[in-house]
Amino acid sequence: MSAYFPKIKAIAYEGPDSKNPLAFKHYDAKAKVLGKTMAQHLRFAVCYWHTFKGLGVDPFGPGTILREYNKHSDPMKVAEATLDFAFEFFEKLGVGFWCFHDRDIAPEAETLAETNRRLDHIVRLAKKRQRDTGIKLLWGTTNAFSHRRFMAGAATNPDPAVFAYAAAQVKKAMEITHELGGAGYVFWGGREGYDTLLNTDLKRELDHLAAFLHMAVEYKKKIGFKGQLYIEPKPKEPTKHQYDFDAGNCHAFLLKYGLADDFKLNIEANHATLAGHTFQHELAYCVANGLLGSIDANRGDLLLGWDTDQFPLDLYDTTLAMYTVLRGGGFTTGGLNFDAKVRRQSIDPEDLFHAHIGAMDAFARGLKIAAALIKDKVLDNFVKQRYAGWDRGLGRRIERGEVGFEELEQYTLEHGEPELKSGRQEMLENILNDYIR
Ligand code: XLS
Ligand code: CA
Ligand code: CA
Repeated sequence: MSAYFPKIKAIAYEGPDSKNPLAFKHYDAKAKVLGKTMAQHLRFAVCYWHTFKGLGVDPFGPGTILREYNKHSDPMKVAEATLDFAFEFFEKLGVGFWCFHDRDIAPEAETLAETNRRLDHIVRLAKKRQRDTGIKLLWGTTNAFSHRRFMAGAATNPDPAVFAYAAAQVKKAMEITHELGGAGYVFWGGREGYDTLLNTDLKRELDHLAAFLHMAVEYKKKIGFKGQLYIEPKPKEPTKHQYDFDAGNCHAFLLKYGLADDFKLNIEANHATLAGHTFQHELAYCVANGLLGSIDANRGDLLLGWDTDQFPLDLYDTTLAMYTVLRGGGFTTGGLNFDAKVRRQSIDPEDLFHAHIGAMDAFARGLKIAAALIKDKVLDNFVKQRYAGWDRGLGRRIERGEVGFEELEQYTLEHGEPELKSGRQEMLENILNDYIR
């Protein structure tokens, strides 16, 4: 079937010298890197919301992007046609995975019962599409933030009736994710936060969020859903202060409420930078604490302070992200989901291909460079050497808990001033530059 992009053939790998904009220069799905294929390492996913439902809306005007599948007057015909367009796109692009919110794939109806019937219909079609193409669901999620009932949050809403509505919605979204064999399920705290403490009981809201997540864990077990649950941190937008601020904050929340064994994190690059961190920092925090789950691959704009969700192209970012992921053991259930949108002036379906091809190539390059850094151990050896004092003598005794303040005072009185060593930051940055090519 070639209904929507008759002129675009399956995107092929043509190598770094190709000048064809509709070809991969670096992403060679079957090529092996450190014992696995690029496709196995990178686990690329296309997101449904920006790619098919995003039409270039901004605060100053409605969408600019006209898509053929939106021409139907019946919203369910639109949903069916969108699914056709989406699977044709996934196949031609050559990605293995997709991700969606419940409301992306089927529009909300007057009642929850009717909304769920609509979802069931589209899920039946999607399941067949998945079977025919071999494309899998990386994760599903719920949109419990767009409808006006969620204006004051979902699980953190002051009204228990809204909490109940959100629970009913997540219940259904978990069921359909399970039905579609999803490898994971994401909780992004859409409007779980606050705009002013003048009207907010912060402690109660956090307790409610935890209770909600405990119910989700319980229901997951009940239906036998084996996918990984993730929390996706974001510091602000839409609320002024989101509860799931960053990886460290989510970690503390999970530990406090006894949820740490059931959740990992879905780290989005643009959310990391909004929180004042680098993308690599958030990933490294996850690796250090056994929380690395999945990635929403995108980037922000350093000159704009909001969630611009642009396609990732920066080789330093992709290299350091893949370096951190590889050193953390690589993805298991997770992958690289392009939570990114084409700009408002990129109005052609073809622009969706250019955007994804560039981002996939940027991550393929990042993967290759990271693998070379790991193979040559250039950074590893330096770090190992820098901490070598902890592998012997005093350092080892401290790590083993064999000494206290009194022994350490004695040691310092005997040995005097420590000998300082350079951190060699500039040399290491130059080495990184030598590898990025
Ligand atoms: C919004 C989030 C959202 C989540 C899924 O900023 O990135 O798209 O990834 O609800
Ligand atoms: Ca995201
Ligand atoms: Ca985002």
